[in-house]
Amino acid sequence: MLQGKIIKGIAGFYYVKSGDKVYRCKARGIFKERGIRPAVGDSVQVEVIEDNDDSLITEILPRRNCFIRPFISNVDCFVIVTAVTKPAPILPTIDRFLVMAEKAQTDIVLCINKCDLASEDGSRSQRKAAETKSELLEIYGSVYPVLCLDNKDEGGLQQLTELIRGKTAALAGASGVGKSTILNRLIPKAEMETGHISEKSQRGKHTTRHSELFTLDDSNTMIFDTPGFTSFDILEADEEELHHLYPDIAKYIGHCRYDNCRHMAEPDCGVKEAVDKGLIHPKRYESYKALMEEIRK
Ligand SMILES: Nc1nc2c(ncn2[C@@H]2O[C@H](COP(=O)(O)OP(=O)(O)OP(=O)(O)O)[C@@H](O)[C@H]2O)c(=O)[nH]1
Ligand SMILES: [Mg+2]
Ligand SMILES: [Zn+2]
Repeated sequence: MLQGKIIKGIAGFYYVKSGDKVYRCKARGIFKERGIRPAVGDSVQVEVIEDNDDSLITEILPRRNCFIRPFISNVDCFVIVTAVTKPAPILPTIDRFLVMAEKAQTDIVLCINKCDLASEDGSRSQRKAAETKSELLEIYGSVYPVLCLDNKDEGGLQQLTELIRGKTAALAGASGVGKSTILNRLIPKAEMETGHISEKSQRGKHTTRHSELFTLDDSNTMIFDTPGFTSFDILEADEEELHHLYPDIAKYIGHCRYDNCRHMAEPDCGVKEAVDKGLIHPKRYESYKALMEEIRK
């Protein structure tokens, strides 16, 4: 018997890392019967079967958290990656992911990637990308740690390493934003395949198909690379909870006339006042309202 961590799952096999060794495992039949699926990131007990290539996962240790898309567990910190262009960021999508991470109480870092494509006095598309970058900084800079990165810059990568040190971090973001490229720079021996951006749609091509967990040199920092997200888990937040999952909005809870104010159509709402005063970014309030309406449906 030994204990390890699932670093990858492909075609019914789980790859469990224990010390310096990786064991290819099957899951005990009882999991399937109980409707439990081992997730990448799970800490597990393994029964090593010597005369056979495949060992057996006999137990999944309690999870700190578990997500459906990407299907990973025990995440301490989400590193949400977005590009300034190619593909252009979709704010409601980023916010939805942020809400999911807030709900799970993980740390959050936002990476604005491909900053080499932005320039204030460059071509039209470079100027557009520069605008996108400053908008992202304006919206999120006072809410979350935000890093500007590109595939040549060392400083941003160093900052990222410091922010995730000692944690299990997960790179997440739309396809093509550069997650695997960041991972390869942090852990060159990972050699994750990276893809191209479709010229026509300006979108990624879902190059990464499986989540995989890697270890940084210092051995107590781990990083998941995950497939680009297209769809989401059902939002599990309820009406009362949602404002707590927007840290910038949560600051104004208690400034409203009604104790149970949801900051939608209510009069004398401290949140709406803060939006009017420019203390909450209107894009964040818009996304809050959109998610509230989704919950109410
Ligand atoms: N200009 C520029 N291109 C980049 C940068 N980072 C990544 N790319 C390019 O963007 C494309 C997609 O990069 P990937 O690392 O495969 O993106 P991904 O987020 O892992 O995508 P999926 O695996 O599909 O989710 C590749 O062609 C990279 O070379 C960057 O900082 N600047
Ligand atoms: Mg990838
Ligand atoms: Zn209110």
